[in-house]
Amino acid sequence: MTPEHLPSHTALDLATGAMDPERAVSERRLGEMAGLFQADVDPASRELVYRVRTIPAPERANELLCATTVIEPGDVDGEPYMTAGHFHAVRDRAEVYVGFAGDGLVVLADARGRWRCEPLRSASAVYIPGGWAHRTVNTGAERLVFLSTWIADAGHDYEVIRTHGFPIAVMRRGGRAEPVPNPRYRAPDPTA
Ligand code: PAN
Ligand code: ZN
Repeated sequence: MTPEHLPSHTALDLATGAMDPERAVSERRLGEMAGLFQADVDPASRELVYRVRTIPAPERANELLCATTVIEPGDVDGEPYMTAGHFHAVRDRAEVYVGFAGDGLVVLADARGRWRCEPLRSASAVYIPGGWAHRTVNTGAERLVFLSTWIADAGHDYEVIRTHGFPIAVMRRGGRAEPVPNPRYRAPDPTA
C-alpha cells in the first residue's frame, strides 16, 4: 500500500526564496557549471550562482513537487547567471514557473531544436509543456526568485543539455540581454 502523504503548509519569502519550515537546500556553484557558459569558468570557483529549496513529496505521478529557486545577479563574460537546465527524465512531464522577484528569461527548447524565450518576473507565470527543456536566466541586477511546481515523478535529465546545449544563449548586448545563436548547439536525436 502507498503511504499516505499529508497536507502541509510552507511560508515563502518572496524576496529570498527562503521557506519556513526551512527545507533541504541545494546550491550550484560557478565551478560546477564549467562547460555550460559560452566562456570558460574556473572549475575551482566557489561563487554561488543559485539555490533551490524543495518541499518534499513522494516522487509519484499523482503528486506535485514544488521548489523555489534564487539566481544571484552576475555574469560570465556578458552571459548572465543561469540554471544548468534540463529535460525532465520522463519527457512528457509539464511544469509551471511563477515569478516572485527580479527579472529573467526562461529559455525553452524541444528535441527538434525549436526554442522559445519567455519573460519571468514578479507576478508572471511561464508554462513549460512536456518535452521542452528549460533553463532560467537572471537578466536583472537583483536576485531572480521564482517558484516551480512539476509532476513529482518527472525526474531531471541534465546530461542532454550538458552535452548538446540549448539552440540559443542569452547574452548582454548594448545594455540589454538577448538571445543569440549558440554555436556549440547540437540537436538531440528526437527518436532517442
Ligand atoms: C526547477 C529547477 C531549478 C534549478 O525547480 O530544477 O530552477 O534548475 P536546474 O534543475 O536546471 O539546475 C525545475 O525546473 N524543476 O523541474
Ligand atoms: Zn523542470
